[in-house]
Amino acid sequence: MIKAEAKRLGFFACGISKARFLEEEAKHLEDWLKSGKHGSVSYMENHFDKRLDPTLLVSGAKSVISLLYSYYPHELQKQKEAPVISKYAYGEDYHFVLKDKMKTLMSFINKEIGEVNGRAFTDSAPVLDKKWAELSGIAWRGKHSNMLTKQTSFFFIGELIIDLELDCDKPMNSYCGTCTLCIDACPTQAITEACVVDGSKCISYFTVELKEAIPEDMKGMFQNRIFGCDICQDVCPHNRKPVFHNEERFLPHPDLLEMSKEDWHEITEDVFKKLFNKSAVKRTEFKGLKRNLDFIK
Ligand code: B12
Repeated sequence: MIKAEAKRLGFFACGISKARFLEEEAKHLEDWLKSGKHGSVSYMENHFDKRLDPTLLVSGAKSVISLLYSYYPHELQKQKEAPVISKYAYGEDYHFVLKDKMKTLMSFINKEIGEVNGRAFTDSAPVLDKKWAELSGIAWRGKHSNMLTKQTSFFFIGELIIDLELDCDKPMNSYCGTCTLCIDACPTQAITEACVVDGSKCISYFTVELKEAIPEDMKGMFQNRIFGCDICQDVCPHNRKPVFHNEERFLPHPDLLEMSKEDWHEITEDVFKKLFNKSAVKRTEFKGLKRNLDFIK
């Protein structure tokens, strides 16, 4: 019933796993943090125990319902020379869109099943979104460290962590095989080994998260990227036939896809506000986007 309602709400996959301490991830996460692979993303150092154990985050947690929501746009930026923003940031900020949908699913659960307590999460909370998607059998971990299905990796992950015991799914196999296209295509060699990303070398980190100046030794390596980076996903054979989103709120401002190289480099704060009113691009603010634009000149 929950999976059917999740599908009706537009999630293209929904899987369930038991809420528990992720002992097997503790060492990985610790090593990743200790080796500074999170760069200046300091929030990743917070709530180490909660990040590994949702029962510390949601009292009485029994199940994690993982949900996948496509963001692949029907139309891409039209101007060949135009600086490139990631497809995940074309429309409204996904944190709000996914939260609204997951709250609707939670109300459905309470109406149809009874008093169930729980919370909805996507991205910004101390939860290993990818690991729960893996454990719930709806996706496998690609060598670019993001989750993949046979149809796509261009999706957001959200989860409901609830105090209701549910039948759990089993993890699926990986279909990466011997392919290393993502690892080979990363311009900054940020994918240090299969399934491990050194975030502090990722173009997405430099253009979205980093507040300071971008290191000069990265000059000329961004392949015209100014917000986020999709290169490791664009080259993936499993993304050959994209799963287009059907989310009105992910549609970009009509001017965004038409903008030329000159339009971008001459962007004003007013245009920035008009184009990115509700977008994830606001995370880097106007001055951050100008920094990114100047860096690729
Ligand atoms: C921090 C973060 C980043 C950082 C660091 C990236 C990273 N891989 O951690 C930066 C800013 C670089 C980043 C970039 C992007 N991100 Co991000 N990011 C996150 C965040 C907040 C935490 C991820 C995390 O826990 N990292 C810590 C490391 C240690 O965990 P890990 O990557 O899962 O690594 C595990 C494995 O490496 C494993 N491991 C270690 N060794 C080995 C060896 C083997 C063989 C195996 C199997 C596993 C393994 O152990 C680690 C711990 O579990 C999540 C949201 C969330 N709360 O989970 C979103 C998230 C992962 N990001 C997301 C997206 C969309 C992106 C971008 C595509 C955005 C863009 N287009 O620019 C890029 C992709 C870059 C990339 N290839 O990873 C989505 C991914 C959706 C999906 N399809 O999987 C998430 C889930 C947000 C969401 N809720 O939708 N991101």
